[in-house]
Amino acid sequence: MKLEEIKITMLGTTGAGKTSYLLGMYAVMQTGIKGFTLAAKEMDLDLELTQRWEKLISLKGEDRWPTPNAATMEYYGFDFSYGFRPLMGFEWLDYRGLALSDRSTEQDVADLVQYLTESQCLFLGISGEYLTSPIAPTTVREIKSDRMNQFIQQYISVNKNPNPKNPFPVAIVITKYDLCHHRDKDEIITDVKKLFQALFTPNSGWLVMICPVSLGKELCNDPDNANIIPVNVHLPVVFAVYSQLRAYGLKLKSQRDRQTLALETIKQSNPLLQLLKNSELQAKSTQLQTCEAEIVTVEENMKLLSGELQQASLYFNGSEVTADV
Ligand SMILES: Nc1nc2c(ncn2[C@@H]2O[C@H](COP(=O)(O)OP(=O)(O)OP(=O)(O)O)[C@@H](O)[C@H]2O)c(=O)[nH]1
Ligand SMILES: [Mg+2]
Repeated sequence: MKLEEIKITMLGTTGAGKTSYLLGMYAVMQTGIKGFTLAAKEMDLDLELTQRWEKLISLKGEDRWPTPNAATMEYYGFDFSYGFRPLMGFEWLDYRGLALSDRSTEQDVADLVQYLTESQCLFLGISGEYLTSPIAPTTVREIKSDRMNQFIQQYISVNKNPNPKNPFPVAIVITKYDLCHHRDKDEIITDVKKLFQALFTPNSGWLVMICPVSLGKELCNDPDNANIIPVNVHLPVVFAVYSQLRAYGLKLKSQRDRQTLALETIKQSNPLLQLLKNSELQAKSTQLQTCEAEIVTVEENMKLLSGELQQASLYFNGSEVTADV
């Protein structure tokens, strides 16, 4: 089984920590979590990301951090595998977060919008530095959540038409969580839900994960010198793959139901007709078996991934849910 290749967009203003997150996520997933691994599709890309990560973990001082992105788009292709068997490919875009606040006449804004409309999964990167105390009217502008909501409304809601039967996955990634770690987690979640209310409305079809991530617990004390020990950085990607599997599983199940019905119809027809349709009957039951076997594989993989997702908060149609099969 190999799922269709998807595109993921991480929205987030400049300084939200998008590039740092990408580097940390790749480093952790390259080694792997429970047999799931990530590999860059191109060897040179792998080298580039690894070198940038090495710099981040070994250098001390502000030079360790990536430089803010310029107006050129950087596209990265990855394979997500289980035991080295590729499960799903995805493409990632790293861009200048300032594009979120720029006019749509800028080329990179147009490129970002294009990529967003083609994406099957959305990450919203919001920095923990703006969640250190209860949100105020200024928070919306600091995080640029108003712009993000606008992007979702205009380019995802309209194009993808999420609904309970065709959910759209969104991971709200609270980056630099070390900076707001002192606060009660439930209070932070309540604040985040306020910032993106529309994603939590009943029957709206959004499958949302809220996930705190950080490149190191001690970074809040001294970001330029503290040790880098990433926390949770794999979860958003696990969620992206999980939600694709979930959608694929739903598709297979409705296919199975249609095939079962067709088979039953032939079986209930008169014996002569059955004899005439014998080869069709054979073919249809083979198809059904293949489909059922595939459902089993999908569910096995979902089970492996959902185990990891128990650590994050998941919402579907506005209600909290647990990741299951
Ligand atoms: N405390 C803390 N600081 C972090 C963490 N990750 C990144 N930072 C800080 O956040 C700054 C910005 O991170 P970037 O990854 O460059 O942000 P970006 O979203 O890619 O920004 P643009 O490229 O301008 O869009 C870094 O220079 C670090 O100082 C983290 O996990 N914890
Ligand atoms: Mg960047």
